[in-house]
Amino acid sequence: MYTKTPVPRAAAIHDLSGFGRSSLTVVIPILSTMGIQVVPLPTAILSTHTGGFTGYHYHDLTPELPGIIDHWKQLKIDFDAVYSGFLGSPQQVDIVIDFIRFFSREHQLVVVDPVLGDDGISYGPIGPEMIDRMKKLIGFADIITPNITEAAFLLDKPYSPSITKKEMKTWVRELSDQGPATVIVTSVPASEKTTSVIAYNRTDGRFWEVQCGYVPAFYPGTGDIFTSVITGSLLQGDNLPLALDRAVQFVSMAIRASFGHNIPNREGVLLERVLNNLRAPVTSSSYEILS
Ligand code: PXL
Repeated sequence: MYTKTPVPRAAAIHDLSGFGRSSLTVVIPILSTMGIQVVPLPTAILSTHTGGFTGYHYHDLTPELPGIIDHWKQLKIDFDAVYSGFLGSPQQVDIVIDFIRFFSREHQLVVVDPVLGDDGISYGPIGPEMIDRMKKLIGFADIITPNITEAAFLLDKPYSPSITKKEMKTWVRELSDQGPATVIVTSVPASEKTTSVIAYNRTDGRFWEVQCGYVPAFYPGTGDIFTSVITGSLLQGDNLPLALDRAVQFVSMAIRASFGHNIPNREGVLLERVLNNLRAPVTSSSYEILS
């Protein structure tokens, strides 16, 4: 158990993109629905996320963060989790590291989603300096959740959309050597019709896999949804493979609820239609242990 309070509290360090269902606009409803109090620290304000939109307005909030954090330090706020995602500038990495150090306490979960890119390319506002700094930040995390593009960036390896499970087992171990005890990599190709989530826990040396059925569509924000469910699930006391199951099932359900409608993918998945499912117990489990 990471928490002893009736309502665990998580600091959520992500951007606020107004339109498009990503980052804080999915992190907050998901964690709230899972019974977690969210304390948002917005890293940037955008009119939309950057996936599929051009001409978005971008306002970096780096100068605002120290004032907000100093007030929280004075208040001695106790966080059961620190959960970071998209950062507004490379300088924010040092601010987040200081945050993790200051608010560190026993039975606390530090989740870093190294939001850098997808499909082999970095997101619009993410440059080489951010990738470099993110390598430092993951050293302070208990859990990281890169997709295969982000895993490649963090390890300085070439991105390959057809990476094998065997190679990924080496990658997750190498990522864990950089600090995080648990490494969860999403969108690993499994077969022609499936992708997998592969996870490694250095503490017990075990690898886990959850396969996801093929859905022929890409929606921005699903990585944020996935990591938010993982965080909520672990804060509720689930073990790692069950948290993986919950997150994979929820993301799949959200995509399936959206796919049949003719709504542009860039608007994200129809989260509002599936959010209630987060309150239901997991009734089927599909995780496997990898040898
Ligand atoms: O979903 C990740 C993400 C977060 N924040 C911003 C983004 C994206 C992905 O496109 O653009 C601003």
